[in-house]
Amino acid sequence: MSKQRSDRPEIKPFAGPAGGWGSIRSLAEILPRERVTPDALVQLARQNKPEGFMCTSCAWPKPADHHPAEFCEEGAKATAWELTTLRTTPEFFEQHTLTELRDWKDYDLEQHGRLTHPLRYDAASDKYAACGWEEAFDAIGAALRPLDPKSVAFYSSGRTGLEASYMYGLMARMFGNQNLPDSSNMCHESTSVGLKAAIGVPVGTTRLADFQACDAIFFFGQNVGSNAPRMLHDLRSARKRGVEIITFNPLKERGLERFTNPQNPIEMLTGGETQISTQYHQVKAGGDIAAMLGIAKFLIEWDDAALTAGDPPVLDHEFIAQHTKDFDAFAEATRAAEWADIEHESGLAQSALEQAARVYARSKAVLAIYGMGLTQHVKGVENVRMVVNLLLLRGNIGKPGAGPTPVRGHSNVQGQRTVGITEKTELVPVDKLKELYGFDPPTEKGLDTVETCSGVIDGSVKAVIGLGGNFLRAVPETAAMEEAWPRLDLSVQIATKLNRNHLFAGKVTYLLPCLGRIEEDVQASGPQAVSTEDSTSCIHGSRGKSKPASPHLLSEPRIVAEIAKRILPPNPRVDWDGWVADYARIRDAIEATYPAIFKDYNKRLFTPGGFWKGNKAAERIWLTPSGRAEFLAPSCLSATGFSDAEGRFRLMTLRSNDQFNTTIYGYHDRFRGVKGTRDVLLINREDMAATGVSEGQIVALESDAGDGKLRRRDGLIVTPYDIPRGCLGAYYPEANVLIPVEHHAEQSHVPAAKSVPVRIRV
Ligand SMILES: Nc1nc2c(c(=O)[nH]1)N[C@H]1C(S)=C(S)[C@@H](COP(=O)(O)OP(=O)(O)OC[C@H]3O[C@@H](n4cnc5c(=O)[nH]c(N)nc54)[C@H](O)[C@@H]3O)O[C@H]1N2
Ligand SMILES: Nc1nc2c(c(=O)[nH]1)N[C@H]1C(S)=C(S)[C@@H](COP(=O)(O)OP(=O)(O)OC[C@H]3O[C@@H](n4cnc5c(=O)[nH]c(N)nc54)[C@H](O)[C@@H]3O)O[C@H]1N2
Ligand SMILES: [Mo]
Repeated sequence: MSKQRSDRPEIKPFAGPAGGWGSIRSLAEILPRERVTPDALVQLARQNKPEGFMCTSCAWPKPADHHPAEFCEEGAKATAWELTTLRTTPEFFEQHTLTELRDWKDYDLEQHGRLTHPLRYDAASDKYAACGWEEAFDAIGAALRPLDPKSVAFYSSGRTGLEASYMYGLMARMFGNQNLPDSSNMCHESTSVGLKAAIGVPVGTTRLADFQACDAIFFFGQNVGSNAPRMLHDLRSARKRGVEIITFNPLKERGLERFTNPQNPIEMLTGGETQISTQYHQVKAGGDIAAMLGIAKFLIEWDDAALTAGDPPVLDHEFIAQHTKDFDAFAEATRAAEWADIEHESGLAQSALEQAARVYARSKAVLAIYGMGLTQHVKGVENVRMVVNLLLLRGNIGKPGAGPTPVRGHSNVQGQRTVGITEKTELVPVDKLKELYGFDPPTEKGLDTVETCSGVIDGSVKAVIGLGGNFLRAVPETAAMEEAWPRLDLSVQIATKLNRNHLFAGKVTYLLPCLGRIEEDVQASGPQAVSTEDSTSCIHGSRGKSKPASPHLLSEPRIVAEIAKRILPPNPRVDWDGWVADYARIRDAIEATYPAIFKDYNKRLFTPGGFWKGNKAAERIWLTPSGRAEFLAPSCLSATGFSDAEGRFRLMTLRSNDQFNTTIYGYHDRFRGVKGTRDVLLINREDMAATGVSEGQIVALESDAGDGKLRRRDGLIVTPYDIPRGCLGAYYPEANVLIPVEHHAEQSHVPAAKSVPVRIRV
């Protein structure tokens, strides 16, 4: 089966740039492997353009003035993945029990192609069998109705459009809970919590135009070349204007080093490339609070000296006085921090931080871009607060070219939050829902992802519905989760391809195949469009035109509506069928619920570049309790939440360039030079010597959480790598078995997947 895996994995450094011929070759491999038809090429030309469809890969904004080909290598892989002609049919399930399939790799499960029929799990044969849609919906309704609503969780992964997401959140609330865990809980929830507390909005304040107006970019823990490659065009043009890019990342990620634009024939033919980062700081995993504090310390000291000498100040005192709170406490803590501690915790020399601080001090407008390297730590929220602290020092929020720029993950993960996929009452217009639909929405906080996991393990969660995603594979503590899952009364997964979550059945189990976003979705009123929100709060319409993978697929709005009708008493104010018949009517309902954001929603649906939902912090209106942007002195210098100890490492769980989350496209992490395997342990050579392991040796990791539970991952190939001492790297999701469910960011509950305490076992 594992055609892509090889017995003799190749691990050697990659010399090329991000983009370039490597990305063209990678596409030339994947398109035939998915056996796409020529239609896929037609669809690629429509990708990310007005009246086209919005890419199902990352959430990076789609410009109004698009390129002829407005997709990247990763986006094309995602499109080919959905438009594959391969099929996972009922005959496939006749041939394989779930027990057998549990030995398959993630890659092999999905490589069989799109699901074609609704499926019911049959415990006697341990197989899925095709069933009718009515049967499935009736059985799901019958299993859900008797349950205490508090014991049911409605998960969603961030791909589903705004329309189905709105219906899903409404269904959960009318059913009686806000148990709406979503992939965002594993991702940028540290941003949603941290930015909301600091500047009053839960999202980034910047837009694409800010790349044209900044004079420096500070980049923390985001791997642009693999995970948001279209941003490389924005970085490249910023660099051409002389913008400095200062990067903090434990690994030398190729996309952050240099890029050849595959859409520029001259660069392609001449081997031209753009250097991306002008400074590259290999911070220790969990070392960013210390690094940012070091930069702030320079600024504050230079400012103190300038004020004494009567020179122009380094900080923006006017902004600080007019717009912020708690500057003095932050400045005091910064002055008090010791350089020895900052150097130790960041792993960076004072002189390196001085270089970064010099750039920051002389720049008039600074963007701070960040990703999972900041959010997925025990102190993930403090990481985000440090980014804000740094920006506030020189008024770098709410002016052109400046502001926090979190890079969201799934293509509509931010949008799902906008339309009610949240466990938090304060994010929901409760009165509006009551007024529109005549029910009392629940006000008790619902379960997030970590709480849902604990609930599955302790038995208090009795049913999980998954609107997309691969919950059981993406969450921490995967061994205990897999063991507990069969105790669920009901497991329903709405999906496009078979994944590991589907191999664990509850007492009643259905696997429901749905249309993907690139496929034509025809309802009673004709072909439908859906919509998504990108990382910069711009909302885009998306119209699928490709022929559906099977005539038996239903759309996500239809599936949600059918379940809703089975579990809720009839309510004349919620016309589930009418909504499904014409998605414009769902958008009217969204507009009625959130009139400020979605004014004239249907009219503006296909605005080139999307329509912006607005952002108060970008106008320097701070929706915080104090009415000001708030500094926060960090409580500690390390984001890991655990202390260093002899033999203990910080494990970062990473994505390769050949995967989308738990979807494994192949076994070639080109930029890191790892081919034919994902079972690598990236380690510093000096740590190899200190631990007594050698290149190519097979070792295990044991997590070192100190709670008495043994969590272990075997079969890792020791791979020397340019990584700071004390840090290790391994691929997600295979490493998730090592992450304790309680090892998460303190306020946001994001699993701390970028610093897991582990030990090497030989
Ligand atoms: N092709 C593709 N695109 C994707 C995805 C995908 O899997 N494949 N996933 C999507 C999703 S859901 C998301 S959330 C995003 C994820 O995109 P990213 O935010 O880029 O997430 P990761 O790949 O997990 O890696 C984060 C980076 O952080 C670095 N890092 C780790 N620990 C630290 C630290 O302590 N400090 C600093 N400064 N850096 C650190 C790692 O070396 C790595 O370069 O991408 C989205 N886009
Ligand atoms: N250790 C570790 N764990 C992590 C992370 C990490 O960096 N390290 N990252 C975390 C992050 S940032 C995230 S976002 C989560 C991701 O967690 P999820 O969002 O749950 O996982 P995905 O792998 O994106 O889900 C893939 C599945 O989605 C289904 N799917 C694809 N397209 C569609 C569609 O259009 N509709 C429907 N209904 N289903 C579809 C397919 O069946 C596919 O198998 O993982 C988190 N877990
Ligand atoms: Mo994510």
